[in-house]
Amino acid sequence: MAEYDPENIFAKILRGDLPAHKVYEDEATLAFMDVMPRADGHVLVIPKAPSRTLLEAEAADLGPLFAAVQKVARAVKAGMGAEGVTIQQFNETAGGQVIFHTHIHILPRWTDVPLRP
Ligand code: DGP
Repeated sequence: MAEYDPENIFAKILRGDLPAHKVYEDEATLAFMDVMPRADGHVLVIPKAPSRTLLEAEAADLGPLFAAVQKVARAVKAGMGAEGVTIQQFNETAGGQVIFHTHIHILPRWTDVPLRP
């Protein structure tokens, strides 16, 4: 199994080595705007604990992560006036993952507005 790379982009954002438009933070998680948004208001939520994929994350970290996802999704839906929210998560290259620090996509949705590629 591949090792967690502490030089991945989200680890750098967590350390403050790269800038990000942060929208939420607590002791276990950070949420920030996606720089390649597939919908207006596209936010990423990450655990502060290092893991390459959700499958490798510690189970104890998932409760706080998904509590933050719910909190941020509610706020994004209300703030964007969205009709719905798509929550997506990719694991490994074959699963569509590009950045190897576990993360959850929050995508505000409107009827008849497709996600951008
Ligand atoms: P994925 O690994 O496929 O689940 O998606 C990675 C997402 O990360 C993708 O939507 C684009 C986003 N992204 C890539 N580089 C950066 C960055 O430097 N800053 C931010 N905020 N998002 C990034």
